[in-house]
Amino acid sequence: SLQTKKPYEALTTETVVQVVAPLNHFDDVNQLEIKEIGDGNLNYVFHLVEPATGKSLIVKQALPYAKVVGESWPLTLDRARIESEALIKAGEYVPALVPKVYHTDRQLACTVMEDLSDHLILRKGLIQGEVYPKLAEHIATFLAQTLFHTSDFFLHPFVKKEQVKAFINPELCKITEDLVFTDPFFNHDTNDFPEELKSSVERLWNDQTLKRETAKLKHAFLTRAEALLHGDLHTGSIFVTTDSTKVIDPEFAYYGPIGFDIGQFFANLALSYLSHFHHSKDQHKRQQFQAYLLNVIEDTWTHFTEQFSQLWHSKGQEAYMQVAGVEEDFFAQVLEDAIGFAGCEVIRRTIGLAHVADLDSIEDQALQLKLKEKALALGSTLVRERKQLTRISRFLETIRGVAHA
Ligand code: SR1
Repeated sequence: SLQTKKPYEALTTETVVQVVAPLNHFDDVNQLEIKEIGDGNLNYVFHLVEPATGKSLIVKQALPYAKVVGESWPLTLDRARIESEALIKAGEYVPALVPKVYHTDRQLACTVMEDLSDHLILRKGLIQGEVYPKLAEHIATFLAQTLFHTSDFFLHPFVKKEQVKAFINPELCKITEDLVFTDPFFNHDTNDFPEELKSSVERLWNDQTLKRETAKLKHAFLTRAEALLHGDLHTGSIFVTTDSTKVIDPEFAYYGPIGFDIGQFFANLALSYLSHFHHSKDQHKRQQFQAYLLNVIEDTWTHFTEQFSQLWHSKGQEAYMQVAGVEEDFFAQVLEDAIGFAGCEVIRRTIGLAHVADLDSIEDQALQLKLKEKALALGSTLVRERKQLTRISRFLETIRGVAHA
């Protein structure tokens, strides 16, 4: 793709035109309506529309710091390269499930991509109680295709190790190591929770079994380079319509344990489940929607294992893949990991630095607190008991059990 020789500068609604002008996507770049619409934690997102033609584009630019905290938290611009390369890589296997990348500018740390503003962020849709009939199948396909094709089950070992190198992402991984696996389990100043939760949080900090198990999950995240992960697959990283699903924002991509993406997705659905004790306005609707959320988890797992297994038997390259029991052991490990990672994600979204709107938008403070207590109980149970939750149905029972206790 084209490369400018200019040094890095933060783009503005005025200067972003210089990035798209050479692409000849628009009829007249002087007639664009441009807005900065980024509501994430880290980047600028510019939306460019040409009213006369209806053509549009997104330009996403990494800032040299984390927007959520400010300039005091410097952050590598290389994440823009990682994000763009991860989107392109996913596009090789699931083109319908990721935005199309038109151009990457390494100096400006920005990516020009397909505008998806006819889609809604899944988290917002779920808060509104919207049902997405194809979500589970689409996310399962995304997971199975991207994870299988970037793993040792498919790639030549030399190619795989080149890929590991290309996706070394230490600074973004460090954010996850700290914010997901460490800080919420200790009295750390990045944590964020109301005083009323203090005694539950202190109980969690003093739970040595929980910490011992979390240490194993963190170690897996640090060391197990199994496949190229999205790395941040929460419901804010997924755009949806009734028929379409697009996975966005893979700037946390790196080679890690296969269960991680699955676990983050499941955790955010579990948090949505809890939040519907508030967001659903009557009991029948609530029960229906909560049942839908559990179906999404179950169907995602079922479709994921079916598709991965089909790839395993049709395209597998590893010598041991046809040995009896190897496939079953693999899926058992992925489920155990996914449930453990889900537990960490539920805990950190409740008391860590980056919360979720599902729970934080609940105006009834007493209910919000009660649901956060349940989230902490759920997260801890998932981490501690993941080895016993050997079937997806047992994971769902655990969510139901803790939520309705
Ligand atoms: C400082 S970044 C906080 C969180 O936002 C991202 O989306 C990741 O989930 C990260 O942990």
